[in-house]
This record gives sequence, structure tokens and C-alpha cells, in this order.
Amino acid sequence: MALQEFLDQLDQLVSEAETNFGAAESTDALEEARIEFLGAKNGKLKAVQKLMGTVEKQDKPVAGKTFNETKGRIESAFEVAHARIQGDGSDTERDSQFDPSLPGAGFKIGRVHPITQTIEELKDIMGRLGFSTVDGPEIEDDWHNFVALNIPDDHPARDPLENFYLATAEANSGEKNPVDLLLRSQTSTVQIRVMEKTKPPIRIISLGRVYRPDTADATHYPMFHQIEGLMIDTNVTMADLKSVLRLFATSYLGDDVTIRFRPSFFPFTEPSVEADYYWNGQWIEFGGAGMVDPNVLTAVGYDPEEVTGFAFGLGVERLCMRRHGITDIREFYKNDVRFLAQF
Ligand code: FA5
Repeated sequence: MALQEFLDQLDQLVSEAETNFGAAESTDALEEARIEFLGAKNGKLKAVQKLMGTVEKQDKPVAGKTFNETKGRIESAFEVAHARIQGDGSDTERDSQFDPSLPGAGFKIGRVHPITQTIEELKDIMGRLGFSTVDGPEIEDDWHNFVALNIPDDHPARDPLENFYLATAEANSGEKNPVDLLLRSQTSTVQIRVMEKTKPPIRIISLGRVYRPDTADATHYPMFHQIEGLMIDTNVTMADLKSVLRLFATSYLGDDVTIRFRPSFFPFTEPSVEADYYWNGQWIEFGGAGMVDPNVLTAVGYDPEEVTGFAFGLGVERLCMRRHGITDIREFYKNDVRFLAQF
């Protein structure tokens, strides 16, 4: 066979293979085309290879080299078609079956816990009223949790059954400064920490976990969150307290909230009140409040003749429950994603 004729056959084979591989729309069709051209026994390339024996001896080097190049070109045409069908190309079998109108499977992404969302929202509301946020430690000493808050030694709030004590001064009597340590039972501890370090005027809130050995039920949990507010200045009154709590409540729940104060008692405020909100046909107690007791102002080095202030402490879970119609506080801490994903 003349060399040129052999080379023409190779050329024709390449273009035929490229056309057939390019036209294949499925893995099966491509495999069929591969066997037709590259099949080890009866493939067309193999048939042309056999013709090389008929080429003149002096033309064999050129014929062999061109044959190898041809084989390479056909193999890469196959690889390109294979990648296209597997999904690398734009016109694959899978793409052609893709229906954009079907609902997607969607990604399951994590959600911010509803209590964290509430905390962020409350910070934002109080921030707009000029209150900045401060943090305090969850492990507290006797001074900040009780003494400076005007809670005397024999007060029932100090009872071991009412608190999670971590260490007592007696147990630590070998230490240099033995103190009772406990998980704080209220965020009012932060009032003391702030006032000890800052001169009035003060306008802060603090949000965080508090711990009480309460039995868990629909409205109680042994660990819960409080928002504490404190405002100290030269002429702060109960009217300011009520205005701030009303603005706070209407910002969080809506304009249709009514606020009511009921007389109460806290050792660190005088007078003291329970703050209730009326919303959606129900009165709900949200927390305690009052004018900072002069004894507390004195304990932190302020002059009660010069400054006055109010403080309040509200339950964050109770606020969040009310807003979202959640009837059991325990839902927050079951870690059931079906519940948590709703917020
Ligand atoms: C206090 O903790 C005072 N420190 C509040 C205060 C601050 C008064 C500043 C005056 C000035 P009380 O124990 O009532 O108050 O708790 C406040 C709120 O925390 C309650 O109204 C309730 O909403 C919430 N709360 C109390 N115990 C639990 C509990 N076990 N689980 C969930 N929420 C609770």
C-alpha cells in the first residue's frame, strides 16, 4: 500500500472517531463508539494497523510514527467525550435531565439558639436607649452575690438549698483569703462589679447565665438567663424606671403592652417591685426591679445623698417564651433540632 493512502486512512479514522465520540449522549453510546474505534480485537484502528505491513519498507518509519499520533488523537477524543458525559462539560446527560422547576433538597444549616437570638435583640433594644452591655463572671464570691447586695448572713437567699456553692470559706480555711464561692444566682452581682470600678453616671445592662437549684418544670430551669439593668445618676426616679421598662417591653413585644408594678421586696432595692406585663390577654411577671438601696450605694463607695439609681432583673427565657408562645422552658435545653430550627 502506498504511504499516502495509508496516511489518508489514518486521517479519515481520526475525524470519524471524533465525530462519533462527540455525538455520543450517554456512557453506553460512548462505550459502543470506543469499541468500534479502539477495540483491541476488531476495532477500526486495529484494522488500519494491520495495513501497515503492506506499506513499503522505507516508508515504515513515517507510517509508524503517524499511526502512533493517530492513536493518541483518537484516545484523547475519547477522554474529552468521557469527561463531558461524566459531568465536566455543559451538555451532559445529567444536565439534560436537570429540571430547575423541581423543589431542591436544600442545605441544613445551623441556627442561632433562640435564647442567643433574644439576648442579641435585647442588647440592641437597650443599646438604643443608651445602655451599654457589660459582662460579669459566672463564678462569684460571697461579697458580690450577697454582702454588697445588702443580703445579710442569716438571709434565706444564702441557704445552701437555694444556691450552687462551689467552695465554702471554712473548707478553704488554709487559703490566704478564704471566701465562699458559688455559681451566681442572679446577675445583680454585675451591678456591684460595675459600681466598684466606675463613677456615676452609669447606664448598663448585663445578660448572662444564672444558676439556682430549682426543680425543672414548665417555667423553671436550674440554669437560666437574666437581663440586669442599672442606671445611676444625680436624679434618677421610679418614673425613669417605669419609662425604661415600658419602652423595653413595647420594643420587644409591641405597642399593645401594658406594664404594672406590684410592691415586692429585694434586699438591694428600696422600694422594690415586681414588674408585670399585660400582653395578649394575660398578665405575666417578668422580673424584679426597684430603686438601688442606699446601703448598696454606700457599699460601693457612692454617696446616697448625691446619687440615686434604679435596677431591674428580668428572666430572658420567660421573655422569649412569651413572645413566641413557648409553653415549656425545658424545650430550650433539650437540643431537639426540630424545636430549635423553628427560630
Ligand atoms: C432576681 O433575681 C433579682 N436579682 C431581680 C432584681 C434585679 C430585683 C435588680 C431588683 C433589682 P427573681 O428571683 O425574682 O429576682 O428573678 C427574676 C426573674 O428571673 C423572675 O421574674 C423570672 O422571670 C426569672 N426566673 C427566676 N427563677 C427562674 C428559673 N428557675 N427559671 C427560669 N426563670 C427564672
